[in-house]
Amino acid sequence: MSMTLYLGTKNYSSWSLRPWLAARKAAIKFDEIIIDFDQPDTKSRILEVSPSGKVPVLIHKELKIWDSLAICEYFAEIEPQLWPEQSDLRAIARSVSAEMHRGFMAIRNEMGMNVKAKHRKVTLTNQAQEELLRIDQIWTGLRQQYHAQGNWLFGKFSIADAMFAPVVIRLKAYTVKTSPTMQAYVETFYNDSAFLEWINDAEQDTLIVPRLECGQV
Ligand SMILES: N[C@@H](CCC(=O)N[C@@H](CS)C(=O)NCC(=O)O)C(=O)O
Repeated sequence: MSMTLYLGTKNYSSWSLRPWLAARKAAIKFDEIIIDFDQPDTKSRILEVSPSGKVPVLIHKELKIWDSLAICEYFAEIEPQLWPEQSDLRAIARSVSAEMHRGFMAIRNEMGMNVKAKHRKVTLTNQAQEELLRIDQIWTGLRQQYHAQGNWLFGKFSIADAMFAPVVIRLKAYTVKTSPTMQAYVETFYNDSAFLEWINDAEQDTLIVPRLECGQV
């Protein structure tokens, strides 16, 4: 029996993108089922598969995994190259992944992931601006150290990149100040065929969820 990844609406579901991209980049096969947000049956459909009432959820035989980072970790057990090979780099990659997973609340609220939004204007709070600076610090620091090994945070693609993928989409969607390193890292994603597969799927979404729309057109 193959693995099934349950996802939210691709245009908006930042948590779903992370494990989806990790699996695609590692060539792990899975079926995907999308549960669109804000439909009359959304809550019941998610609860049928997810104990937390949230997506993403991975179902593999009897096993259910209901958290994006836990699903990424499961994929890394199948394909260990999803984390850097060196143990100290793995520890740093896990640190920045966990930082992303638990934080950056202002960015999430004020710049919701929205693939179809382009150059929207947002007025960010100080907290969101500070969070963007912290992301710049993480990306720039890692890119400076590992640029010789490739264009991802640690040179080769890792789960750390998957965790930041929704931020990349936000930087395309909203007109905010970014550094040259941030812009170059955004372009790395927009030149990647796996990431573009998600972008193309999301562009086809016709569902508009007003509570998830941010910024001025
Ligand atoms: N910490 C969880 C967060 C999952 C989460 O918040 N998922 C949102 C969508 S991206 C959700 O399922 N929301 C239900 C809804 O909007 O109906 C994870 O890492 O997977």
